[in-house]
Amino acid sequence: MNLKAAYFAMRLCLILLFLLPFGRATLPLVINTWEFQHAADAAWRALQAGGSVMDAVEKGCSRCEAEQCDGSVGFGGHPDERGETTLDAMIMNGNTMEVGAVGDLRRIKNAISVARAVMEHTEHTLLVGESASQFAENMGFTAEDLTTNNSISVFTQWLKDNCQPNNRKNVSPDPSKYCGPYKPGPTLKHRRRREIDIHAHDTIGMVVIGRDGQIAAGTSTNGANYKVPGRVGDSPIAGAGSYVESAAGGAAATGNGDVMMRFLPSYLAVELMRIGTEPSTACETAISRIKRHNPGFFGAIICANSTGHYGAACNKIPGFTRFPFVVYNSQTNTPLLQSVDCF
Ligand code: SD4
Repeated sequence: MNLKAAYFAMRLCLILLFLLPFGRATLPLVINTWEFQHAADAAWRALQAGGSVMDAVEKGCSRCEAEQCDGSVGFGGHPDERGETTLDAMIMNGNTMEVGAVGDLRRIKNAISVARAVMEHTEHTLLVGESASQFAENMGFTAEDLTTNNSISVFTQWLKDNCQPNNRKNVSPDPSKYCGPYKPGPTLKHRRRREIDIHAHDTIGMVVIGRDGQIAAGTSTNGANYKVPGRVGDSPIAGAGSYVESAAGGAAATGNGDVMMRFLPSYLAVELMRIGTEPSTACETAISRIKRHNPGFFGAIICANSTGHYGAACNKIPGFTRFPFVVYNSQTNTPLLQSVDCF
């Protein structure tokens, strides 16, 4: 081999070495949305300690709930119109296709564990609102105030701003009381539509695949700022927030749930992987489907197939051009932060 050929061979090796951890299929695998590395670490440790993939998803998402990841997961974030933080979460078992979920959960911090309790201790799939909280209390979860100084100050500022922006449309409050009560009617000029703060809108969605190929997925979030009380987003809806079947793969979504849940992006991505579509392409197709009708929506999705290949995709909008996610497998050997260009 001459010098030039040796040089190129060396460069090729270096490039391959660099690329090795990315997209390489190996099991087990933990993958989750956003920069939540501690969550991936907690999930990985659960697996290493002999826990199931369900344990890993629960531990990973619980970690984010306790750390209030980005203010978007767990207590003290995104107050609703009454100033209350409410939580949505789900967990899904890709072997049995069982799902447990909670929506509009109040006063209980560990939403993903309540979701698992719904799955394991009821015949139901989704419990919501006060009744979900009562169920949780009966199952031994501690009821506590989810309000923090931060959520109080966000809410107080919003009241000072005449409750703008908000999530109402085609309503006319008494002009002297912009905060309502709202009645159906023409939208007043002063109304500002809720703009999603893409820097504080980061649900955890996680997919875990065990060494034996079993897959589980889960989500946890405190939803949307200033939501209308009773609002439940995409995160606790199977097929929207996440979806999994061990024979095909798993996916989890994040972003504007009010729009995304109409398209069941996680279900679509898993179905595409079932017929052999590469995870990145499955993710892109799920995003494209939403984009076709809502070009400016804020959202992203992670996908992994049953062999441990993975990918992600996001919709490119001003201020959101790359989507970070975390991967932990034996190749990365650490909760490695990766990202994908939005399109
Ligand atoms: C929701 N999808 O409730 C959640 C919020 C989110 O990144 O994912 N933010 O709409």
